[in-house]
Amino acid sequence: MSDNENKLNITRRGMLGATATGAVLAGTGLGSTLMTAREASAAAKYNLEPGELDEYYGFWSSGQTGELRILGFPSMRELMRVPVFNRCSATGWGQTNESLKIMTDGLLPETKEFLAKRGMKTYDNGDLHHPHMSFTDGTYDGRYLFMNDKANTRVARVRCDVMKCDKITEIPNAKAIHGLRPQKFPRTGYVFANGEDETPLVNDGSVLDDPSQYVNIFTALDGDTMEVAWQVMVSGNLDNTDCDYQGKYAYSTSYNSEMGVNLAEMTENELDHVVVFNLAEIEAGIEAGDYQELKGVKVLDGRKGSNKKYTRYIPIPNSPHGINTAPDGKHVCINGKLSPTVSIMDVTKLDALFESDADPRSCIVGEPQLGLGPLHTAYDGQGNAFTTLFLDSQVVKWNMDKAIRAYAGEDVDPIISKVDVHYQPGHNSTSMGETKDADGKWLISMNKFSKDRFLNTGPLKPENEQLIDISSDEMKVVHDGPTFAEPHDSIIVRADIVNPVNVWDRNDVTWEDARKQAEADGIDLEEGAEEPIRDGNKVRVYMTSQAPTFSLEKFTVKQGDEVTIYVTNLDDVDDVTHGFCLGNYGIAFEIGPMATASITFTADRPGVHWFYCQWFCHALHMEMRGRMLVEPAGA
Ligand code: CUK
Ligand code: CUA
Repeated sequence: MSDNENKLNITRRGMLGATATGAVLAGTGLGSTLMTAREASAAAKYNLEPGELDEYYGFWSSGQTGELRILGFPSMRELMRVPVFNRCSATGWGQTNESLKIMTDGLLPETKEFLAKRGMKTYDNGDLHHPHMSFTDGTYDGRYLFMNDKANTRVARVRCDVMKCDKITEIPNAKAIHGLRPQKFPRTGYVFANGEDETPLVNDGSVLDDPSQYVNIFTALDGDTMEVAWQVMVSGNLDNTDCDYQGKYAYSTSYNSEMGVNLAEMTENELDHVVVFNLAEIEAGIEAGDYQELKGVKVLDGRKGSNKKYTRYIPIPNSPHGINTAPDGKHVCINGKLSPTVSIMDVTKLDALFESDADPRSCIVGEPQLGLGPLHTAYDGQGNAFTTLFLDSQVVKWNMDKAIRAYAGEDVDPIISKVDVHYQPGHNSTSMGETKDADGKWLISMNKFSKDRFLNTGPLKPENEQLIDISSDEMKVVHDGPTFAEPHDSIIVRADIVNPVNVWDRNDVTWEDARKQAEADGIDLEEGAEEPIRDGNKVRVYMTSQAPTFSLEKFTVKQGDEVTIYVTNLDDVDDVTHGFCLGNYGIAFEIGPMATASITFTADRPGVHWFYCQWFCHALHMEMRGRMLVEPAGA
């Protein structure tokens, strides 16, 4: 935003109820109780007027809630929740046939069997830490979002055209997928995913309490098919991952080079490591057949001492956590966690590590001491980095070039400024900061504790995500944004890159199965059927919805029938979503404009059961209802 625009915004808004002139004069030193011009201009940028749109989309994880959240940024207004690994009462995610197909298709056969014994089709929980968008040529391309599930070892994809999850893949051989990043160049491409927990490679009980036989697994998925492309077995565990802007390397932090299984053992060494994966060598290894096939996946040996060109282990102090590639395409910051340092790795020096047996530390070109508990680093695209200090409850802004010169012996201090955050920050993100288009406008600090920052909500408190203006060297916290459990990470994407549709395309693949079944029954989904189609004790009910009616005001089935209800929403209008909620049957789902959704259940309760539309759609929304009549068995 130009200075002129800033002034215009201040004028238009009249900060603090003062006149426009007052707000501008505040910056000249008149009236210390008024905001300074700088504060006013920052506020003017994030504090949107009703009806104004945000400049960025924020895609937020939700940790143990298991969903993806969409925020408007910088206003920090929550716009949408996209169910992924969780169940959702509003949308029927985890109930409808369409969502269950997505949630179950990618599960391993052994998991399906395990869940079936518990009467379940899929897991009810997930732990979603890292949402990342697909890339083309080093910047976001608005196609997909990818995200991990640490709890049940899965990777999911969300389509950005409809903002719904369309694939979930359970990762075989690995345990606890944590770090996740899409390939940046030439495009995504691979999606890299880390296992965090070490286990025996064949984890069938034949090896138990013998950690010397435990391994960890690095996985590359194909982002287009969401199938596992290959895996590499490594020593130590893996924590976070990232990759370069050249398409040659991926790398992961490891906080347990000791291969310990308890806290004392895991934190014993002063140096842990970053594992670097050489993509071309791995692909050549697969070509040459240098792998074992386990659970249908090609697994290469990249363990320490395997003498293979697939991996290199770079010693890093101490239990490093976050790993972040800078927009300059050259430097990577590795955050020391138990060490007050961030190690700067130069990716142009990685070739030498693989070609000769150069000292693995020769790619480390800087290691500034920044403060206590560095966890994650974000960038402004102007050579500066912002690192969260968990123990100090601060964000530190520092200059990478100065840190590199200091490491080479020059007497320069890389630290520019520090700002207090409230409290204990984990991830931070800058606007477009994980792409080559980092714009240096905003930083979000995602703080694990909110303590006294909000009205008390009892023992369980929200997190606090603080918006920080980074347009000058002195960082300024301008807004506190509470969030429910427990976003770890976020990305901030320019709004013009993300272009979702308003209405579903009738040919969408989501209800392909429904369309095939309708065709077999000689029914048009868009027309519905006046009577249920009976096929033994299977009954299929086809209806449409158009505000404020369902095409069927009643239908009759028999107790014990397996009933499938298909609803097609014929409202070709923005924002006219209908719902189908069948009372006392525990059934409810959303049907978006021009979408089809379906559900299958056993009609084991005889009697009159009303169904109604549970998404407010019309002045006569309350009247949008009908009856399912269930004839008692034997009647
Ligand atoms: S991790 Cu949570 S604060 Cu899962 Cu990205 Cu670092
Ligand atoms: Cu249809 Cu409410």
